[in-house]
Amino acid sequence: MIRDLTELLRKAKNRPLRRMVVAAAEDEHVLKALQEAMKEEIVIPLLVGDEEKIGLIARSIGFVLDDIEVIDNREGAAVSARIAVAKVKSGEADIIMKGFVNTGDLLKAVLDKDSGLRTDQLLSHVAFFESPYYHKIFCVTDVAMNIAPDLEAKVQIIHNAVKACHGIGIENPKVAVAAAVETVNPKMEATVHAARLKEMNEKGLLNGCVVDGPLAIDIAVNADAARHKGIGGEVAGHCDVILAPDIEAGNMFYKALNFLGGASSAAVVMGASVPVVLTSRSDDERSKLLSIALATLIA
Ligand code: COD
Repeated sequence: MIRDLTELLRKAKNRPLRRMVVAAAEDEHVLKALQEAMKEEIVIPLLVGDEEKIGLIARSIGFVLDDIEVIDNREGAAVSARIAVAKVKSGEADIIMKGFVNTGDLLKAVLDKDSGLRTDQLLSHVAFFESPYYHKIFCVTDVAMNIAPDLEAKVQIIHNAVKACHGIGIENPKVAVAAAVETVNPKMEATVHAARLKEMNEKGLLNGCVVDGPLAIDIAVNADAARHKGIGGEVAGHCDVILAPDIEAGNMFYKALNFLGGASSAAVVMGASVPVVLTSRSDDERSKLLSIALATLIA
């Protein structure tokens, strides 16, 4: 059982070094995270962006770039994103990380039908958390990419989360399909989807995990609450993955965990040919470093 996210870093240090390309690396927060990741010896970086700006920022934080390859691009961040994607495509990088570029521009480059990194899978965001109120790390998905996933999309979102869990050593993750209640109400689509996903899992159509739902969040994460309400099963009180019904519910839960719940997180986008590290400005340095560590374990 993984109790805290720092264990991701410990695991990453025991794996072969991964090559990570950074799209628009002229970003102080990203360069600081990269500096830490290099100290921990978990990645070999390849930087794409405005070399002059990258150099200035690096000097200001004491990051020596001597042995690091920098591909100079002064045509803007969207072009840097496309160059970074091309580096993955040509086999020169195992992970791609967002720097000082809009998420939309990076995702556009990743999703491009011809030059991008699409597979036959849906891309989805997978965020792992440690919380002072839960006994192990857990994942919430999709809080950042798919807006209103239908049943088929939810199957793929679960698949991506399960793959990420397997990558970090959670062998048969317990997936809670979150809703507001534990009974199916045809007026609440999340409950209908939950029942279908549970059934698919029982019939062997959704593998590598145990799926239960609909489950309210208290039941998913608190064994006492589950007992009190008489909800049994393997997942209640012990879930490894929480599937959010849509981006609004997921994103609010994610931000509430981080800003009000004392939780920390590490996240990647799954479903492309390599993991995509998409940290945001509001993520702290540790969260960025842990997201890089997570990506190296999945790559
Ligand atoms: N996985 C695989 N392919 C996809 C995905 C996906 N998740 N999303 C779109 N595509 C493909 C489509 O099949 C299509 O071929 C092409 O990409 C363009 O699709 P559109 O027109 O739907 O794409 P966009 O550019 O309008 O939207 C894609 C986004 C991921 C940007 C969009 O889903 C989005 O805005 N998501 C929310 C992002 C957000 O605001 N997050 C906030 C929290 S950080």
